[in-house]
Amino acid sequence: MQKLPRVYPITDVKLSELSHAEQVRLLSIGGASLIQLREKQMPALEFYQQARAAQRHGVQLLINDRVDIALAVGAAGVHLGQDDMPPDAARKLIGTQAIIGYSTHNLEQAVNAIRDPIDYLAVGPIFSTTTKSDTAPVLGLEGLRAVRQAIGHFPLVAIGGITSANAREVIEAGADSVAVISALLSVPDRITPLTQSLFHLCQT
Ligand code: 3NM
Repeated sequence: MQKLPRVYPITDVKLSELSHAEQVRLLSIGGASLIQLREKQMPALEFYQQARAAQRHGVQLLINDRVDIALAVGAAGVHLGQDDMPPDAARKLIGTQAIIGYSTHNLEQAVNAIRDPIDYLAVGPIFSTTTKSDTAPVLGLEGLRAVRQAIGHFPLVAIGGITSANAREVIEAGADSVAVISALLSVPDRITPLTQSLFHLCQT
C-alpha cells in the first residue's frame, strides 16, 4: 500500500446516526482518503448496500472483519481483529493487491503480527475509550513507543481514545496514523470540519 494517511477514520452508525455511505462522504470532504467501515450489527444485505454506496466517494475503503463484503464490493481491503479470520487465510481469499490491516493490543501481539501477510498493524487502546467495550488495558504513549521501537519501520496505526487534544503526541510517539471514531463522529454536523482540523493538527 502507499503511505498511511495521518488520519484514518472509522465509521460508526450508532454514534453518528448516519449511514456508512454518508459518513464516508462527509469524512472524504474533510480530507480522508482511507476509511474503515466498521459494522457489528447490521444484516449482511444492508451492510453490503451501504458499502457499495460508500465506494462511490472515491476513497480507499477497508471493511472491518468481513472479507466477503470487501470482495463483493471491490473494497481496497479488510481490517481484521484478533478473533477474526487469520491474516494468512484472508490473504488467500482477497489476493496480493488488497490491503490487510490487523489489530493488536500489546507488544507481544504487535511483534508477532509483523510476520503475518499484513500491510499495517493497529495497536490500542492507547487511551481509554467508551466506543468499544471489551478493550484490552490501555497502552499509553509509553506502550506505543515500545511497540514502535520493537517493529522498526513497519506501518503502524494507533487507536483508542485519540482526539484533537492528544493526536499530535500520538504521532510523535511513533504512530504513522491515528484511527479515530468518536472524536470525528460524535457531532454529525461537524464531521467534515473536525476531520480537516485533525489532519491539520497531525501534519509533520
Ligand atoms: N479498537 P475512539 S479501541 C475500534 O484497542 C477500537 O483495538 C480499539 O474509538 C482497540 O476513537 C477502539 O472513539 C475504539 O476511542 C476507538
